[in-house]
Amino acid sequence: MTMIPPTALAVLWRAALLVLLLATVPTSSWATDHSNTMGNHAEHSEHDSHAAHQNHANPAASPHETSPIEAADTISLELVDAPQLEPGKAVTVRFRLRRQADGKALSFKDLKEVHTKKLHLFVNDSSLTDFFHLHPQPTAKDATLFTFRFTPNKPGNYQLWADITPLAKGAQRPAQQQFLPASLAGVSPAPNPIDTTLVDEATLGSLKAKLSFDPPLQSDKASIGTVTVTNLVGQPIHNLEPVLGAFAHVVAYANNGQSVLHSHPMGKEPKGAADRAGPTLQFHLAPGQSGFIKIFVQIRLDGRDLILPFGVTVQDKAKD
Ligand SMILES: [Cu+2]
Repeated sequence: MTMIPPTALAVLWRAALLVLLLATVPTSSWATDHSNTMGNHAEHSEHDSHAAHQNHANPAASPHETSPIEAADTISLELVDAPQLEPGKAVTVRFRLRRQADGKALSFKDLKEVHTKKLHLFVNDSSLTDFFHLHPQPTAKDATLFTFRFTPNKPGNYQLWADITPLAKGAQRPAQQQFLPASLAGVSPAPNPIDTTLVDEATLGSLKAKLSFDPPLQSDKASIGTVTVTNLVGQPIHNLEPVLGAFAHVVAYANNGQSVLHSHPMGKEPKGAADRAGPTLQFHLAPGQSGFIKIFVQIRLDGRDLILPFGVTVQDKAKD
């Protein structure tokens, strides 16, 4: 049997990976296919539940990676009470999750628990500087009517993204995560332009966090983001606590806020409340197009949830 020299093997492997990546890149903002998100899984054997590690949505393009959401499973977020928003004024919002195929309104019974919750909700203002990660609950009287309360800090409209995994009851296909967009109007709907300030170091109270990517972010290219958490004088923080079943939640917005991605650190997830992590947290990111990405990294320290905001730019992929 003729031995293939190692260099030829490496070239072959890269060619195979590139073909795979190109074959799966939807025209969305995230070049991801959970089966090979950013490199292959051989390197991340403990990532057996990787599917729960990274998900995204782009209503414009077919939202999902492995296979598009079956029409029968497509859910939409239907606002029931959507008060006008005013900065500093708390509002209660109510909505339903409706399956388009048969009009059924879903309840928690129809949703899979992912990262300790059945329903995650991301709320952001149009400038992408005000961000909330919330968990709406069903109302007492109606299990299909969900409610949450929040106080917008900025003027203008707000965007909602519900992050759910409907149980594919009886269906011969796995439950698939879906991101459902909706928007709430501000009293002064004047859009705040997206704040595209590049930020790779965030300071919050006595905490400082640096974000870097290797390789540097480029469209259609897999990259690993590293967040390093220290105190203000640079001493590493080793006691990051579990938050919602992970050591961090990474929510990234691209394509002028039209696409959202929800990712979690690579490596072992917390097994118990006493588990700790830090100072570094690594996550995958594979932007499908160049441009500005806003990233919010949620961590927990001393029982407090902290949201670290970063702004990064994705270069155009190198012209071959
Ligand atoms: Cu959540």
